[in-house]
Amino acid sequence: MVTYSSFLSSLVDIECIKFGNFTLKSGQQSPIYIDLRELVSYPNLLQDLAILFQEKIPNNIDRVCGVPYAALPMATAISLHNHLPMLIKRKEAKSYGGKKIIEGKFNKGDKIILIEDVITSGISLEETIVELETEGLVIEKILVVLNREQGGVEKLQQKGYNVEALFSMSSLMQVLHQENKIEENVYQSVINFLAASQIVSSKKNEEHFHLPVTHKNHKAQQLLDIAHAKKSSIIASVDLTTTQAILDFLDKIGKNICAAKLHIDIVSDFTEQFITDLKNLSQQHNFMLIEDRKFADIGNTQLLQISKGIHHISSWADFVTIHVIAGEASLKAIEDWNEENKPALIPILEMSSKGALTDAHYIAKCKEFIGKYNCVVGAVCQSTKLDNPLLKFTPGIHLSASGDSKGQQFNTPQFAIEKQHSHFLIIGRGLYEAEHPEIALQNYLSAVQSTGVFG
Ligand code: 6CN
Repeated sequence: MVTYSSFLSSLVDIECIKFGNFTLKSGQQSPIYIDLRELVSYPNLLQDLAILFQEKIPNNIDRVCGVPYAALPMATAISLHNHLPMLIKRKEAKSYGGKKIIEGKFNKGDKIILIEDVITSGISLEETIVELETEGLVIEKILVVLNREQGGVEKLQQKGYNVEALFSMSSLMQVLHQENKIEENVYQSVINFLAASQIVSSKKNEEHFHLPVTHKNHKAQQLLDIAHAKKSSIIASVDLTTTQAILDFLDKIGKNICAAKLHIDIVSDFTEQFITDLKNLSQQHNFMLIEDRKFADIGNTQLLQISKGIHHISSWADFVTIHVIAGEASLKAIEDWNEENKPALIPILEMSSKGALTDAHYIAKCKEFIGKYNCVVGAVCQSTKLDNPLLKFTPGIHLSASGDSKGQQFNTPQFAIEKQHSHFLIIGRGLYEAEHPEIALQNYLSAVQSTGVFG
């Protein structure tokens, strides 16, 4: 009969857990190395794992889901042992056919148990969860073999997920010590190493990516002040097409956003009164206004487009988006424009859509000059790194969708902040298509604030 300690002893025997001197992926030296992928070659141990997991599987589960690669044989063993149908969450969606992300048969609303080999910070599990939930699956429980004790379990639990690990690094060491599976000096060196690496990891947590506090451009400064005061770096992309719908929506969510981004040319019943009402709302709820017109012409035409026409954008927009495809002179024309309250510029460097032509060469060329102009406060981009003090504005943000049918690609707020170091998140359908936008905004705000971006 398998027990926790006999299972761990076997992991040492088959060298899934090794002691010695190892260089980790991070370059760090470690006295312990754990790689559970080797388990695939040991059917008896996979069976034992399924037995140990059995009592942790709730009764109401419809499917077991494994994440490639290490967890696939584990999920298979659990599936066979419990007669539970299995699903596989692909690493990448198929590029052909139905572009499936999940293999196997399921219905929307199916309750699943998700199996993972190791949890560290929880970021990759979070990404998997979003993908599964987008397909309509309900994550009833997450079972992990090893908790590396780097905050991942707590993070997911805070979000309301039921996560359980078979072992933690500390419990594993205790069991092996009690079972005399390791020598005293090896035990001590691993314990010391774990204590030290936990200090490093909590230090790492302290080194969160932070929203800057100051900026030389006064519009950018105002945006940062509002963001810090509201603890919200969220810009609502209000892609609605009637004035009343826009005003109603902004009245509901205005107090928790730092700016509203509009496409004024999609508004079908535009009037002068709308601009007055919009400005009043922005003052009442303290948010700024961005016109996402994505100007893309020669300097002279752009100046006319910004200031003239029925929309007279420069009279109400604090910021405008602009492509710099026409070259540096198109920016310089706006920099030199002698207009006291002209909008600040947010060039589009890298688009969020699939197959966008904003490749590395284009981005590098843009970066050569955009930082030279005071009227430029930052850029719209995804993974591109911007030089200080340029602010990063990132669209393509959604908590529960990975894309749409028209090329948009979404990331979660956590991904945009923690991985892409985005200062401001642009959220459209995630908010205005929600049944209750105020509640949806709270969820996005919690996700933003959980990253520690406000210090
Ligand atoms: O969150 P959604 O996909 O509903 O909306 C994203 C918004 C849209 O208004 C889109 O025009 O962000 C804009 N956008 C921008 C640049 C880009 O690369 N991708 C985008 O989706 C901008 N600005």
